[in-house]
Amino acid sequence: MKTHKRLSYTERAALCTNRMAQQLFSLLSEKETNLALSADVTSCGALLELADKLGPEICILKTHVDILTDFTVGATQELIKLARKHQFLIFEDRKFADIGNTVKHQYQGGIYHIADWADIVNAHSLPGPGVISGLAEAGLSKQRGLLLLAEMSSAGNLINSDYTQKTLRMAEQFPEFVLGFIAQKKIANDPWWLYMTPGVQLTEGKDTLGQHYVTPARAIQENESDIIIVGRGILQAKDPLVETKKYRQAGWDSYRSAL
Ligand code: S5P
Repeated sequence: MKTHKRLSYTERAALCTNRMAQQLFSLLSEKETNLALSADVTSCGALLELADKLGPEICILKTHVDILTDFTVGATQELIKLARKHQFLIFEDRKFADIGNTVKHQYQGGIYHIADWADIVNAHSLPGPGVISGLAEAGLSKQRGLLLLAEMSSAGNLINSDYTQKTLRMAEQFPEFVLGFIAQKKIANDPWWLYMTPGVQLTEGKDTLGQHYVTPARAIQENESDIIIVGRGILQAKDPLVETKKYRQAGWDSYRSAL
């Protein structure tokens, strides 16, 4: 039986020093949604349509900019406008995983100029703290935030508990920039870290390529994560808006009943 009381998002916001974590915890609580949409579509039109239609229901829209076949900088400007209109943050799921100097270029330059439009990005801790330093050089002055991948949802991944704990130690060295983790469960007792969990659907299961799904209740209530990330559970539904509302409700109910 759990003896500790779960703190609310509002209480957690007050305990954060990281500005992005503060902003996001406040957003969760004010908008009453802990649902992140994984907008894994391949055209800018489809991305912007989803952002406009589902934007009111979500706290975060997660992109994979490199799967868009018709990327333009203009589309990212439109996305920013929709993020302001509907009050959600943009998270580019780039999973940086190289030496600091390289990731800095990948983050701020190239075709995508990710640092110009993504509030949040993520990185693997595998290369060591240099990956964070490199990203921080491009992101901190723009008041961006970073999530580290502390665990993955895919079967057979090589992350073990030692790697997860070392990832936490690495995050602790960059409190201004790292706001939390991509993980399947809470990994530390400090209340200021924010957790986002992918691999979520309304029923537990898997896909044909190793993805493993847990329910919103398992992610939020049992595993003490903060935000559920949902892609195909919504995108492949007959009516994505109806389905989004179901995930929003399930995520929020799980949070409320854990308090
Ligand atoms: O461990 C992970 C980390 C991430 S960020 N497992 C994941 O599935 N993801 C991402 O979450 C993945 O890249 C995809 O964009 C999304 C899950 O999509 P779904 O369609 O399986 O819900």
